[in-house]
Amino acid sequence: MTGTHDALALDGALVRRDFPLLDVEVHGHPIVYLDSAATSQKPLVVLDTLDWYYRHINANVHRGVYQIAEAATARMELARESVRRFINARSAAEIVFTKNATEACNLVAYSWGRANLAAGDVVVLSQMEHHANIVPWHMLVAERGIELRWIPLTADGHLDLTDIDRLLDGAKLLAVTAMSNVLGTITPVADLVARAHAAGAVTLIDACQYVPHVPTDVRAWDADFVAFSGHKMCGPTGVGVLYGRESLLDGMPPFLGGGEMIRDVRLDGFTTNDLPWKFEAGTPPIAEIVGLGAAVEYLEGLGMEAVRAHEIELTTYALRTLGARFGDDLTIHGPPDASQRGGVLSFAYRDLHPHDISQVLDERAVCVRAGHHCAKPLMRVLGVGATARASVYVYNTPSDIDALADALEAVGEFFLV
Ligand code: C6P
Repeated sequence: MTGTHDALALDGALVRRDFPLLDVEVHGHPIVYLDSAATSQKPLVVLDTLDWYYRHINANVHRGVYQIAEAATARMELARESVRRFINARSAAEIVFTKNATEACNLVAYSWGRANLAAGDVVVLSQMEHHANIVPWHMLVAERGIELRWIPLTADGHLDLTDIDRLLDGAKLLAVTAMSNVLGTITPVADLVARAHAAGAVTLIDACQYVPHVPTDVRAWDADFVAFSGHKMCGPTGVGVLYGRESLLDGMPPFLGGGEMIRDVRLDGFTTNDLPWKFEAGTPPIAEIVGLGAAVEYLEGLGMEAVRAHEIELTTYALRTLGARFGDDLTIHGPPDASQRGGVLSFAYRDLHPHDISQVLDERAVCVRAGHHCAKPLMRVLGVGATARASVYVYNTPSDIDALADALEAVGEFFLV
């Protein structure tokens, strides 16, 4: 692994040496990976940890009393402690491992939602939410008759908070993103949580795009629930996290039933395990959790302040370069100031379809995502069916942005000549 980097001094060229996939060639060109908002690449230390886990301590957890089973359990719980430290939760009991952020949001809807929401109760969402933080609530509209209220957006892609206190009036839950996966917008989470709490509402923060990129302190936010995925932060697929305030998790009914989440089972019923295992039914994704622990330590080694500073630098460079080279032919959605957004650049290029753009970019090994990005309500607000989206992470460099711009010029020549 690359050594520890000073804050504000992340060297993308050096960092990329930690990521074997970035040596891959596509169509005869070195890969230019600009789709980290969909999933990040994995550093060698995470790949090695997965390999080491399966070669040396693979066993089921919390069950065996033999050495490797105890080692597997200890490593898994060590990873939980690493995640706790990474987001500054009070206790490892507040870190529930899920499959991904989607499952974490669903856990809140199924367990907290079904225990606390009845017909007419209000859940406040924003118009820039990912489907993971919309559909579970639509399901409760259908099942329970709850009411959804929507925080609108300003023209430059921020939350329009003009009416926020009216929207929150009488609400039971505020569920909002910390960073939009389409616009990159960073939302004022601490302020929103304070307003929600003042209105008596519980808060769920979808931090799936935020935690991988920005130093995160769930205590400073004072959020009740925070959801994120391991695979967007250098970790393996198959593991996500729900942070939950202990007092709330304690009072919630279990989500899934089965092994691991029980203390006792009789013919006439069951009692639940302690936190956090009460919400972790069945054999967990042990290797993936251990791998996520390694990913967290890798990011800590880089320094999250440096990770964020690097993102701001690259995003600033991208906004400037693309603006200068394409002018009005290219529309980049979201806030124009890199300090108020993540490194997610959704764009429209003339009237070309995003899928056509991404296909031609692929011929030059430039990987971007095209589509609705699981945010169809936001697409409707923007008045588009889809966008092309480039997104950066720790291993990207200005030359990746230049490669994107060069490839976009080729797109222009291909379709418009
Ligand atoms: N967004 C993207 O390309 P899962 O799929 O459960 O790991 O993450 C869901 C999710 C929830 N919230 C936000 C803000 C997200 O960006 C995502 C995942 C990916 O934008 C896949 S659609």
